[in-house]
Amino acid sequence: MSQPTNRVFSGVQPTGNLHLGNYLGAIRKFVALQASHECIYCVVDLHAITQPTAVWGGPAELARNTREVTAAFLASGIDPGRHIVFNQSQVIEHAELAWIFNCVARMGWLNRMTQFKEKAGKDRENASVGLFAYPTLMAADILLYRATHVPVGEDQKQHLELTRDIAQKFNNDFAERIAELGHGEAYFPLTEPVIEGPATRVMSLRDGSKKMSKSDASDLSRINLTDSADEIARKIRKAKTDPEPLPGTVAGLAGRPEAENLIGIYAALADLDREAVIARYAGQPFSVFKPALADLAVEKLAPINAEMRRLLEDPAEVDAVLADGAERARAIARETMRQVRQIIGFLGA
Ligand code: AQP
Repeated sequence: MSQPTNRVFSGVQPTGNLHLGNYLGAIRKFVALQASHECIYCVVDLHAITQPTAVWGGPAELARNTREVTAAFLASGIDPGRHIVFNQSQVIEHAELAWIFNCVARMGWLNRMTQFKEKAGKDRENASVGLFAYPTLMAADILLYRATHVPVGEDQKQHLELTRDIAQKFNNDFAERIAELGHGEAYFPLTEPVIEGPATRVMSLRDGSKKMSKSDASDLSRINLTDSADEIARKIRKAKTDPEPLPGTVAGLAGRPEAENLIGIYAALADLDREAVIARYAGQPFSVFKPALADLAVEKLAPINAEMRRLLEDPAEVDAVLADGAERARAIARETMRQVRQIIGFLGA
């Protein structure tokens, strides 16, 4: 099997409250990349259980949220016929490669991961081992398919750098064997992150210094993909802002995180750059800009919302997509693991 040159992999956790940040930072890019790449999109349920059960909600919630993320993929325009959509736990090779990467990655590398520090908080001793090892599983997700590109939000940049470090160390540690088996100089690619556009880090609507997040206690902090038009409009109306009108230049957004966030959201939804949005609303008060943003958000999100609802009424359709995607993902994953086992020297490979 030769190394693919344009394969995309990315995933979203089924931890509930899928929001505008997930959509603009990730899912919308997944859709766009389908035209130019061979894409594999995954609902990463093995990642979801790294958090305490109270966070991911237990068995019934996990199943519901897995279907909800899948429905969001499909409703946003991901084509499961031309590309692969599946949930991670159906392809056991993710866990197998993660174990191997646990033995490649160094403790010092993982100790530097800021997501673990943020999520474990002050109670590190009580965090799961899985939460600490989360980035090695993420590296396995990507490299199992030898993906060349990974569209993600800004918050995942550090994990992608770690993925490259793991790939590089594996390639170096087994260089001779990799060449001997005919794989050339490197078995795993150094995957490129795709982090671009005006909404790589969508911030909370209540606090422009905090990322919009599924786990924020305030529902007003985020726009959920399941929110009705009225809820979207209400949340934008209540979004925190400052008393000044909008500036005349992008540079004028400096020191105004809430204004900067809303302009970035508008730009991403309208497919414009921030300069074009500022040019349109220069000098206008938020009482003019917010209703325009609400109309735009409703226009873009309402069709996705309606299609998600339709899909969730018939879980059989969503489950069939996941089963078919898992079968196709498994075919690639099995071959990678057969080669990885050979490279390492496990007997029977
Ligand atoms: N605020 C965001 N802006 C832009 N992109 C974002 N992403 C997440 N939040 C933002 C991107 O969405 C993709 C899927 O994320 P995930 O499901 O892996 O979960 P997460 O990053 O844990 O999501 P949250 O909302 O941040 O959950 P919390 O904070 O509650 O754990 C990723 O590509 C991510 O970059």
